[in-house]
Amino acid sequence: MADPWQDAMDHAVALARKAGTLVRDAVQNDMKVMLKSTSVDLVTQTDQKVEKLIIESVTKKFPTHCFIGEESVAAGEACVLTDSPTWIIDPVDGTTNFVHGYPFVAVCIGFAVNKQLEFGVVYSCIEDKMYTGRKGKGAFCNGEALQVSDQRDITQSIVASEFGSTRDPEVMDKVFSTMRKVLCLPVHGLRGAGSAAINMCHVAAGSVEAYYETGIHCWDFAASAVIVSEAGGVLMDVEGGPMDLMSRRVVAANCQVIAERIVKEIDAFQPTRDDAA
Ligand code: LIP
Repeated sequence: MADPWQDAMDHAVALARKAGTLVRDAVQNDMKVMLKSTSVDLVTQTDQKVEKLIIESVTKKFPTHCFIGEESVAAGEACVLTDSPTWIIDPVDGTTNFVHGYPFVAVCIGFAVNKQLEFGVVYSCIEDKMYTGRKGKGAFCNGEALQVSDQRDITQSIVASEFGSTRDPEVMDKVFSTMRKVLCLPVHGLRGAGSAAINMCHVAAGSVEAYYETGIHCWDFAASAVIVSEAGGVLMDVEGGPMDLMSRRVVAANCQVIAERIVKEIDAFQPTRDDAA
């Protein structure tokens, strides 16, 4: 049977590439940086321009589809995932990297139907790496099939995480305490690309065994979640239940054993959910 969402996925890949060109060009130029939730939660005109470009183009082609976009939500739109075909967009994941010219910046497009993720496109535009995942059909980077690492021993692993964009001392205590515990397992190393999506693509590509973070948003990890699972990885909540796209928490790992081992070390907390009214 023909894939009902192939056309949408092809469109997402083409749009991510076009958006990536805009992002790459903007890195070379002066940019106006604005603030969102905190003084370290940055946004630029490029974030807004890229999201507009994607939404306008998708609306023309698929007029009935819905959107959850980072910048639209910041501008006051609701963040609600319904059963309708929904495009979940992070125009620039790794905005701080983008502002500083740190080369891990991704355009992310996830697509869900009946609240199930169908495909994900993550274009790491400075590196020119196009990561894609289609439910049931595998994950790829620039056309090459992705496969998670076969490591089963956490002490032989690299784990990725981020400090996030809050500087609330209580939250920072939990972030550091978790990192300390993970490091002292011990693991081979702790890494962070500065982009949730790229960290997760590194899990899919097998260069990192696991990634965890609390405080991200659905647009940061919807697209890459498909890529991880299609590369053979597992996704769960930081307390071990199933991944919840609206919960702002995720563990992505190459296998169940490593994911569960990370969960044991996490000092969990619950930020305000993305779908909180
Ligand atoms: C970023 C995430 C990163 C997280 C940052 C921020 P943005 O997304 O990818 O993992 O630590 O706080 O949320 O804001 O660049 O799209």
